[in-house]
Amino acid sequence: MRLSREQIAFYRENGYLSGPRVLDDAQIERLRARIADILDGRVPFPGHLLGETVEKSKAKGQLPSFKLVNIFRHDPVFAEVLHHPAIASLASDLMPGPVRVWEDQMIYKPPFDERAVLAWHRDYPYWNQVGPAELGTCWIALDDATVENGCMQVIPGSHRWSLDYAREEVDAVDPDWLLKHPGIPTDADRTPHYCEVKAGHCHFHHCLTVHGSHGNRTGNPRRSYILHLMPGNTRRLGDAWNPRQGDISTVPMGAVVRGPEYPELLPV
Ligand SMILES: O=C(O)CCC(=O)C(=O)O
Repeated sequence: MRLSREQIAFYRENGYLSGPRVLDDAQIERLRARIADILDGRVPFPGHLLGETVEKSKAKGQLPSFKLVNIFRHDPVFAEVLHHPAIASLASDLMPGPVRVWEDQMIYKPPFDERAVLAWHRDYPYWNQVGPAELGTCWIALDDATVENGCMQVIPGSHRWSLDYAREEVDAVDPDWLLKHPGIPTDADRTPHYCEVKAGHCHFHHCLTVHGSHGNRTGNPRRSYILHLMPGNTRRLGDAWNPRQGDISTVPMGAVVRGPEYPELLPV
């Protein structure tokens, strides 16, 4: 499964791309069941990787979604999904290889939870301990993601804005903080695009693309599995690893981020 020249050009120009189906119904069911097993405590999973529980999120005043992070390093079912030749091939068309996994996550927006908002953000300010800023995300829907249940929105072309901010500056209680940033070029088009994604399909966005999502107005959950991917030239630039990420000690300063903690995706 490969991307066309037009699709690659679209990603470069717009900073996102709607991709093909990569998981079949049985694979989706397997991941949904595994998510339920992890969240309900039926299978072991490290507590500190339950990134955003409802309680923690409410305390922050936003994002009452469930989030699991760093799943593949701890869970054999999710570890298998990584080695998916179609995802590897698509990602390798968008970034220079070998593409490696930086992190993964699962986001679960509960039914009828309109507060399950994900603030407008860029991913790279949270990852600038590595660079260059050419990482990308493969976002896989485990339910149809729609406007009603809080599909992702992106601002096309925002990955090309020369806009610099640090994660410490972000006002976590204002989901629109980034859209009001004085550094956004005055002539920039800030019109968001809704990224509806059918279950099993994937969607890519660049690590500088401004994106976010609304809450879930429907009676069903909105679940997604998300792979944060590094081009082969991604190096360690700093120390700001957090305990929910891979092992920093395996990556010398200045070196390419690689090794068993950061598996390579092998295209067919
Ligand atoms: O799932 C969402 O609504 C947003 C996910 C996101 O921010 C990301 O994948 O970088």
